[in-house]
Amino acid sequence: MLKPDAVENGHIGAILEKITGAGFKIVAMKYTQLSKRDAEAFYSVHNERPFFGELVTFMTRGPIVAAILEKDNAVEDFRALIGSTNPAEAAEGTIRKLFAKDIGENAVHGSDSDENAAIEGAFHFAGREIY
Ligand code: FUP
Repeated sequence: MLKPDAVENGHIGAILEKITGAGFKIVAMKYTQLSKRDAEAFYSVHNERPFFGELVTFMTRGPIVAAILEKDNAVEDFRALIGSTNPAEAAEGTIRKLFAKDIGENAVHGSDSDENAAIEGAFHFAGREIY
């Protein structure tokens, strides 16, 4: 996902350029906005954490871009491309270093395993929307 901060700040094009330039193929994509229920479900693993309320408020405050990306070693390579969760700790040239403000508003989400990528892909897309 390109998160609401990335969309608000006009970074959709630049971030997609970095993603496709790094060799990822976009197999599904949509511009949409998460409801409170959507965001709570998507981030349910964090529902006991102190930042959960803020995370849901942030993720629902404006539109996002959801996408499914394909590449060999995609999960690991995408996490390297986006950088650490906290942009202050992200490597130079990573998407979060370039485009994110702080750990709460960190511009992009990437799945942390192939298993979660399949779950998260199915959360956003019907089979007929995946090419
Ligand atoms: P990541 O896998 O890099 O997206 O990070 P996590 O799954 O650990 O966290 C998901 C989201 O929760 C982050 F993108 C932002 C939010 N978060 C905070 O706001 N504060 C924290 O201390 C940790 C995560």
